[in-house]
Amino acid sequence: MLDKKTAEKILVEIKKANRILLPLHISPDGDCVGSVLAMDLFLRSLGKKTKIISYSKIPKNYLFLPGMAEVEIVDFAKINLSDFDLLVFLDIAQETMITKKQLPRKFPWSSKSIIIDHHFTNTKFAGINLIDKKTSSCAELLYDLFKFWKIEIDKQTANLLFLGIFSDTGCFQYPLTSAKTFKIASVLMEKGADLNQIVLLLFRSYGIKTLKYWSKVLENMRIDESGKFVWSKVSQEELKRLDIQPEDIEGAASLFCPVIKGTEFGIILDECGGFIKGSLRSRQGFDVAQIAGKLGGGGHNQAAGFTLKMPFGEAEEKVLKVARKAIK
Ligand SMILES: [Mn+2]
Repeated sequence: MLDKKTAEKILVEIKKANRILLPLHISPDGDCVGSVLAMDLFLRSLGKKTKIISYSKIPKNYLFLPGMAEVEIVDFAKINLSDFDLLVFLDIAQETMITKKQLPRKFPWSSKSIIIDHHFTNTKFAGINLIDKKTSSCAELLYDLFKFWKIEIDKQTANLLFLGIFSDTGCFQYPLTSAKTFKIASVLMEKGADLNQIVLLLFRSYGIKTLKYWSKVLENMRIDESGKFVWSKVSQEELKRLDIQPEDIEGAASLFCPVIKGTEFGIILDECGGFIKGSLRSRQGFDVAQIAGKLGGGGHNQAAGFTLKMPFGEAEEKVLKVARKAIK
């Protein structure tokens, strides 16, 4: 259920503000991109000056989406926040999702920032926090919000919200997909969301290098001695040998972690850009966010992640130890 009081407060703050900053989260996904662009369209329709920033390079599949070309690639920690009178965080659970630097605690988070999110692990770091952990996606929550605000949803917005829902439910596979999710998806299609375009964008637009990366993931994959999870790792050196760039590393966790009979979840570790990136996917509801949480990350029951900065071998040991403890 939508928290109506908070929903009202958010609209009041938006109406008061003029210059609004919208950061995408690190490694932006369909839900983050769809939600931020949909909110951006709404804000601009009110005559607000908006700026969208991204820590990561934008995955090329998303580049053609309206508004994406103007996104500035910059670390949130480097932004002069006094240039803005409101920050809106969509699909962002904690500060570590927008920068890898420690943020000063002095920023007036209290009155000038809003979180609209559905992550289980949300730390509510903003002044106003609208969090619905039972919602499939940030886009679904945003739909509820637009409906509550009586905003007419146009074709472009419908497409962006559909992208967010379709992406974060893994095509309506994950447990938070509800009858309501399907109803909203249906309304969005009636309003012009383009299923074909979104299927192409999300599932049929990989580069060959990504498939080479997947082949390495599969080659290195093993079932843990506990029998309860699978895991794989790809080292910097292996990536280098195959000439795989950071932007080629995608998709493997959702595709390969939750598919082995008899297991509860899967883990993939990528050594990339001086960090170890861990991705977790659960097969039938085992809470992988608690594992990610113990490793400094977060996410959802079904899909979670973390980043470690330590030698690869050490990271591997640490992760396996935490994972084995979690299934005992
Ligand atoms: Mn999301």
